[in-house]
Amino acid sequence: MIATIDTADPFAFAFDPGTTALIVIDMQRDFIEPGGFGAALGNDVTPLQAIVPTVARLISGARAAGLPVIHTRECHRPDLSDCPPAKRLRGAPVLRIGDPGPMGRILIAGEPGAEIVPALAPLPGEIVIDKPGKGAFHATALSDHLARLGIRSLIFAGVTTEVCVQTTMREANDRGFDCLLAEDATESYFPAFKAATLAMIRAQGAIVGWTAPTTAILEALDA
Ligand code: TIU
Repeated sequence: MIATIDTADPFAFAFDPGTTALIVIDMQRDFIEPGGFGAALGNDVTPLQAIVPTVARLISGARAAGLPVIHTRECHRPDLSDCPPAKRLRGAPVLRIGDPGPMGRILIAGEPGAEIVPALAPLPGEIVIDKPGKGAFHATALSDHLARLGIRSLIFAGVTTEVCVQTTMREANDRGFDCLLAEDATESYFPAFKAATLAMIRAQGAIVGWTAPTTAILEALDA
């Protein structure tokens, strides 16, 4: 059965819940709590904390509707063999990837900071993609999982809007998925970048995809 979100931008988003997955991007302590990677880059993390309840509502609704919920984490192997020096050495952060911080080594798999915030913890059996890049398709098995599950449409949430969320949506769009971003279940450290990202995703007749409020997505899943 096809569900439709009539209020989606730039026009109605039609999808089959049976071939749709929710992808929750990088809702990790390292981006959302003080002392992690996001803060080390000089950012105020409080705007990102504010979306956690909305992301939780979206995850609950997706689970209730039987959609696969896929979680991603930006993190690297402890030996940093999957972290290009160009990424680690970029800029002048307070702490670099791999450095010890208050939540363990920054952006390293297995460290407390790399974990998803407890309120959004994956359920046993849900797919968790550890990714070394900003996009969730690069150097991961995400494509294989989506093919195995027969997924054709993707709903996105998570952080940050213009970095890992947008990169992943663009990767997905090029791979033939219809992509919808939950407007209030994503956030940026930079309000202007979030607004610009939403606008550029839906410009030119949904050149990258659609956006819609979480409530509209939940109503369509509930119908
Ligand atoms: N810095 C920033 O805005 N984002 C990232 O580094 N990674 C993600 O977006 N997950």
